[in-house]
Amino acid sequence: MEAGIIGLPQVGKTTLFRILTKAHVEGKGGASATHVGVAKVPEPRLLELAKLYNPKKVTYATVNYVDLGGMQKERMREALAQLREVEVIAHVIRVFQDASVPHSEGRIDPLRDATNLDLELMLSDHDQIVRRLERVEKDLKKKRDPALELEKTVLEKCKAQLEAEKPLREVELTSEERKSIGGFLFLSARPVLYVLNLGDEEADKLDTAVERHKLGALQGKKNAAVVPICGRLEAELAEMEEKEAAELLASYGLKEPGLNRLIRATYDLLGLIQFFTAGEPEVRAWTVHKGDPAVKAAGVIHSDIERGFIRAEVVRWNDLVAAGSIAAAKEKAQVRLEGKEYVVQEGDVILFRHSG
Ligand SMILES: Nc1nc2c(ncn2[C@@H]2O[C@H](COP(=O)(O)OP(=O)(O)OP(=O)(O)O)[C@@H](O)[C@H]2O)c(=O)[nH]1
Ligand SMILES: [Mg+2]
Repeated sequence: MEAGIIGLPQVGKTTLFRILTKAHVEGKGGASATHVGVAKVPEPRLLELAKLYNPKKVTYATVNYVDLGGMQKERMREALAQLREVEVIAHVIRVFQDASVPHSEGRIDPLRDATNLDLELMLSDHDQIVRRLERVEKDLKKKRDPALELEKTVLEKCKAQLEAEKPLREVELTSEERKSIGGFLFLSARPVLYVLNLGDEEADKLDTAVERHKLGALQGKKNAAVVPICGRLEAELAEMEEKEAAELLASYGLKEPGLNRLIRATYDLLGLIQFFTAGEPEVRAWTVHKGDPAVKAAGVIHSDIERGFIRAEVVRWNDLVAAGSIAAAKEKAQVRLEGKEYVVQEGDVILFRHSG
């Protein structure tokens, strides 16, 4: 999965990128450039499973992050063009006060910033829709085409939504309507995580950050979520030894690293869950969508396993850990045989039986 980090200049995008990917980014001009990095999805259950198998390899699920640079007004369009492929957007909003870090609009106003950048996404979509509509109308004059008629209706609906200054992620479409515009990668249609970048002094008050900064308007929207973090502090933590980091975390009153909360929020927002495969060669976490059937989960591992799917042997990870081995879990009748249509549950440990 790929996520794009956006935000006005100097709001903490690269800082967030460092937290997520634990990459050290610095150097002249470097901080404003575009970076691509991989974040491991924190998963303590994987280590519990590894204790049973003593595997050669433990593999975490990963999320790729793109940290966009150059989001000054005059270069915004260019920067946003790099976002076409991402599945979800992390939109960093500056809340922290720091006179030594200049703000592009002069004054700290998180809601204004969030709204303005959202508008940029909408403008970019609006441009694309207007251009496409011209084309479609021309073609429809030449000949009738029900598929094109539908596309036109849906594009007009989207255009009206944007003209009401509402992002496409909030528009209600039937699955047929959605399909008719499926080829377009509209930016304001992407689910968004608003990441509030708070000052260090708010570390022990993350729960109430939204109210304190009057950002309620960002909350409770369709396909959007809000996550407060203390960017600079967490970036320091990301570069420390685990034990040292845990101590500092606790001294600031933080219960867990921002990385964990961010990734969890991303999974929730996208409706993603994890399942595990476990054996001596490798204990590994995989990502699927809530509601996906076993055969689709098999396909995430390998298309051969999907094609040759016979059945899935499924056990809850905690049952397996408590039993101590698959054989012991089988004796307790905790290992189920499931077919292609079985809906994978968060935390399932699955062994796929397949032919070929
Ligand atoms: N005081 C304070 N400073 C922060 C915080 N987060 C980031 N900064 C500082 O703000 C400056 C900009 O942070 P970056 O992460 O480079 O911001 P950016 O959005 O990547 O900036 P550009 O790529 O240049 O647009 C740096 O000097 C950071 O140290 C924070 O939570 N508190
Ligand atoms: Mg940067």
